[in-house]
Amino acid sequence: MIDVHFVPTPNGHKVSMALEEMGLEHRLIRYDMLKGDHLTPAFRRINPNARLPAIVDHAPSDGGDPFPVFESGAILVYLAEKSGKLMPAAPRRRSLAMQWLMWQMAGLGPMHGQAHHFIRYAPDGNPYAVERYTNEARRLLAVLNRRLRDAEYLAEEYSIADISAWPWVRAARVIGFEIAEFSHIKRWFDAISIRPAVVAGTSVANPALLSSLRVPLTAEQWSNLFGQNMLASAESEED
Ligand SMILES: N[C@@H](CCC(=O)N[C@@H](CS)C(=O)NCC(=O)O)C(=O)O
Repeated sequence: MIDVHFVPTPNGHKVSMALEEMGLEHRLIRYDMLKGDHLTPAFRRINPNARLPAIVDHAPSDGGDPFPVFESGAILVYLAEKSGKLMPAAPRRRSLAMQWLMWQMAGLGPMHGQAHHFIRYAPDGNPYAVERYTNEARRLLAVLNRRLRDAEYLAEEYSIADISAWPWVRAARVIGFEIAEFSHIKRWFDAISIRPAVVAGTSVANPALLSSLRVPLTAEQWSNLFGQNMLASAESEED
């Protein structure tokens, strides 16, 4: 059994999609980040970075103690190795999968994440930040579109690299992007969308995530996500 410490966001859906695709037994443990559920000493023992998702594998392949894994990219690699699925076997394709996974983890995710932050969560009046991250988000979509012009899937066969990118592409609509504008992404996106594991893995939805409305936060919620409560938790000596 694998516990998934979960929120229905792009990073959370990467893990739920992969687990469905791999057929690994799991249960979702829902967190409410607005309430600060993730800012506890107990969760820091699972994920020292106190972000979601994280998993705990209660039946690791070495037969040892339950094993926690954090960072969605590391979780995808761990699950691919555990299941023997969704990581290409051929060395070149395996390297391609790792390259595009790293690209997603270091580029597409963080840059789109900042665009979401400044467009949807930050107070008005950050035109430089909005322009900077919208441009970078668009550039990364153009990079993805060119790759998918040349290959059916990122590593030529469906892999954890595609799973890492798909939920972020889905969320791009709420920061003003029209996926139909990127014809090769559209072909890839539609093909992945109808996979039964993707439908199942994204069945826990977050309506706010997919609406284009700005997200109003109370002072307490903002503090849990971006302010003093978040910092106090990271700096706490308590374990
Ligand atoms: N690089 C991390 C990012 C995780 C992340 O930032 N998760 C968000 C939700 S998608 C989160 O936990 N936010 C809560 C917070 O920032 O305090 C990963 O891919 O797992």
